[in-house]
Amino acid sequence: MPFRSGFAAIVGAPNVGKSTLLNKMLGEKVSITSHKPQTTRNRVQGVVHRPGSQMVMLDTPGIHPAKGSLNRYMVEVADATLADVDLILFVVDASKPSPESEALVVEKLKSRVKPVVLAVNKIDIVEKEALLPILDSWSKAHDFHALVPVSARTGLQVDALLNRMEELLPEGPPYFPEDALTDMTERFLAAELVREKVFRLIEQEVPYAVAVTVESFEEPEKAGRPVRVSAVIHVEKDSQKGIIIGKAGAMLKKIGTQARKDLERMLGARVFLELFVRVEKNWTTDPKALRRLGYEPLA
Ligand SMILES: Nc1nc2c(ncn2[C@@H]2O[C@H](COP(=O)(O)OP(=O)(O)O)[C@@H](O)[C@H]2O)c(=O)[nH]1
Ligand SMILES: [Mg+2]
Repeated sequence: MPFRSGFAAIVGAPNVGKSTLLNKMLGEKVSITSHKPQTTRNRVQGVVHRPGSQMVMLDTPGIHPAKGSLNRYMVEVADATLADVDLILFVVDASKPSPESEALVVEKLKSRVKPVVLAVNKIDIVEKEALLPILDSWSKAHDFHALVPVSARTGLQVDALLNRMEELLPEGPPYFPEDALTDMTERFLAAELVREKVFRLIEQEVPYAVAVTVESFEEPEKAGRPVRVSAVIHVEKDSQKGIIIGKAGAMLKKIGTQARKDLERMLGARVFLELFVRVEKNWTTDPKALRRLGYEPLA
């Protein structure tokens, strides 16, 4: 059997489980997730190593009819990713269709001559009888190379999905060393984990006005000492700053504690995490501010 390698884009509507699926495929968390749509903003890369193949998976922000600079940026990221991959993994939610966004994705697929595998996700929460008609109707929506029902949460059928994807990769040598997991820096992951906690702990719209930057990330000079991370949570308005900080600082503390625990698990070291909140008026609509906060326009 020849070795196969290539790039695969994970695309789909917001909130269908793309990032959860990537983490499951990798066996490690590299992409943040939450029950809110539009959690992922950048392209996140993870490398799946198998005995006969190496697949570089690119997680993308959800494709949806976008309004506003940040949202348009996110859809652009997804679009650009589709352009330079060998294989597309389209993820849909079996428990809840998103017709408008899904039609948009199918439209984009039609203009690309690339194999597309459809993962029908969240089968852990749908009745078996309901699944067949869903698969049947998807099989008519596009000429998919394979349709695989999966659960990113439980891992059910994720291996079967990888098998189907692997078959569609071109022959080629591995691109990355065996121990490469992601191209995300520890610094970026630290900022993302803080942002994830904001998405998970704060209701309604505030998380969409939040960007997180890491101002310093210091490895300890002596073993056993903590890694020192200092991060800023940027919001658009004073009222949002109040919500992030919470009563007597309770919310900020909770965000910090949860992010620190995840970060410690990820780095395998103790972490001292310091958080600040700063108001950056209208950053989600100002191209310069977007760039400053880590959302670089694509070349
Ligand atoms: N029940 C169930 N929930 C899932 C599954 N996969 C993802 N989720 C949940 O769906 C929500 C969105 O997941 P996320 O990975 O952030 O979606 P993304 O926006 O497509 O990247 C989160 O609350 C996940 O825990 C699954 O297989 N089953
Ligand atoms: Mg995501």
